[in-house]
Amino acid sequence: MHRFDAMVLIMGLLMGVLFLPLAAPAAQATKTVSLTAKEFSFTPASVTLKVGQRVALKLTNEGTVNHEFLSTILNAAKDVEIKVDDVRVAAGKVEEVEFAPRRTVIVEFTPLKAGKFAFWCAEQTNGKLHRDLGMKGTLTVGR
Ligand SMILES: [Cu+2]
Repeated sequence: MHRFDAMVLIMGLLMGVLFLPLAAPAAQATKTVSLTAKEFSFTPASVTLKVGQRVALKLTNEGTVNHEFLSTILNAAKDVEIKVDDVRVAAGKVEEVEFAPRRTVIVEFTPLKAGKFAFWCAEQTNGKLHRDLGMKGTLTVGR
């Protein structure tokens, strides 16, 4: 083997080692999913996510009353954060998020388990839960 060939081989090995960690974290990028809340629905009502893929649910209230976001996914996710106008306003154990008309709130998290997780609004109008009036949906987390 010529000395030059050996250099190329070593370069190749080094590049392999250096490039592998750069190629892997494609799953680290945050996926943004926009959801609209109004009387009485979430659009879209079904969203597909991936285990380990960080997601930012961008919730906009296009209705005329306050709405909420609650979901069983919040118990099966890590690093839950709530952001308003790009400012982190809450993190850790989040149970529900309430947002006023015309406001947008971002619920960011990384799903830890595959499965189907309900989400809904627990506000009430005339004694009726918004969930029962149609404000509900499903987050399907796949592998
Ligand atoms: Cu509601």
